[in-house]
Amino acid sequence: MTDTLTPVLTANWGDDRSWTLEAYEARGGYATLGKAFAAEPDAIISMVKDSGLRGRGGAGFPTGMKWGFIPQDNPNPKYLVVNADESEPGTCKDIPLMMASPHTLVEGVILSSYAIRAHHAFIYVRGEVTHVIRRLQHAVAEAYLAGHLGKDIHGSGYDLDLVVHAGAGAYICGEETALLDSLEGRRGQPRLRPPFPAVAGLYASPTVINNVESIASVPSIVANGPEWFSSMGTERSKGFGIFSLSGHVNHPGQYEAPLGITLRELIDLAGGMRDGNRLKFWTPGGSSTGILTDEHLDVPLDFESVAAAGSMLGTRALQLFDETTCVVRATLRWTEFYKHESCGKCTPCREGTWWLVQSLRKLEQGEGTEADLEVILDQCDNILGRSFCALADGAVGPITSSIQYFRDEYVAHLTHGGCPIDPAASALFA
Ligand code: L3W
Repeated sequence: MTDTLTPVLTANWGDDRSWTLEAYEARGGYATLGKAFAAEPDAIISMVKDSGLRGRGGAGFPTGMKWGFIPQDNPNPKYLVVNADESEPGTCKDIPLMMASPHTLVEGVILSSYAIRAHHAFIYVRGEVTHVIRRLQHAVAEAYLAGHLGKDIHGSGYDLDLVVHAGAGAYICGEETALLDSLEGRRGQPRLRPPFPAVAGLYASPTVINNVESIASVPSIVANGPEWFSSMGTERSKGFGIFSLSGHVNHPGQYEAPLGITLRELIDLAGGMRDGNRLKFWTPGGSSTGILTDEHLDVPLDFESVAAAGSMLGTRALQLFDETTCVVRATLRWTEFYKHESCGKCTPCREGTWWLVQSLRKLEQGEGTEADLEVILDQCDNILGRSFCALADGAVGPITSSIQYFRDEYVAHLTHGGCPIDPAASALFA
């Protein structure tokens, strides 16, 4: 089974002091810089386009196409911003990557910045993870000392400065335009798009914003060629990705595999379900993508197949819940998260997530009637597609999907006067 894994980004994670420049260079790290600087920037954009790499932060937008949107005739500076604000519930791939191999990201930043002709790049890191911030700062300092960053990098005539910027712990700052507001020193709230950041982003200048894993994939594409990358994965979802398995599996962790692998294969790789229990429900890409069930164990985990199953591949944050879990309770917990993290800028999200929590809490405690399920679905309907950014759409996902697949369990809460699986659970939310 292990031959289904494709360790590229994770290949060096087990190395002794893998995060140091010495260990990274011992494996050929930064060797792509000479190759890139010998080529025109547009050649790097073409390589990334040809590879088929799609954004690894959730939406799956083609990375090379995004880079191609940068208007080179705009006299303003161009910026590269790495979205390292990993906070989507269940998502735990970027933080381990930055801890184990920060230089993969730094090398990716240099190649990507060169491609879009940026001379300033930023890594915007989630504020709570001070250990990651320190590790990145150390890696950036090492890269400057080695001449991989700064003025006239290795005599190429190309200059690049890279700044590690810590956020202040808000989920909304993972939304790309809220991130830009925060980076500019304001309270992080989403901006109306268009204009997209590629046209008017940081300081109203052309800006590429990509997820950590997207940028970290670039060195391997430059080193091995776009055909190598596109030979993996499926027809429209090329390459490999890090799948984070958490919850009720025997060996939770990060599994790097080609897009299109199934959850059934990943559970086997992760040693099976805890205590031999049955899988009840799971998220393909964090809670924002809603839930799927054991009917979906053989859905190929690529952008198209997961969408056809009614969900989203998202961040490949596979949270697995076995039969001992109350789906209503889990949904309430996620909804509380979204209510807490709503930035409050738009009414459907600010008010809507508050109402969703009130309605779900009542149901979880076994109060109300079955008609209240229709009220919640109506609330969801009034939120979906009507908010400023994807946060509120994400809040709706777990609710509509859990009612779709587990309506009986919601009704059982009403007939039992609380949770039929774990009566003590209701008391936690009283
Ligand atoms: C130029 C155009 N650029 C689109 C760019 C756009 C962005 C990218 C994708 O949400 C999803 C969300 C979460 N000209 C463009 C253009 N772009 N059209 O393409 O844009 P979009 O709007 O499809 O998605 P998004 O706003 O980036 C991301 C879901 O991912 N998610 C992830 C959440 C993760 C976190 C976290 O851990 N911090 O929040 C999970 O499912 O719900 O649907 O760059 O500018 N015409």
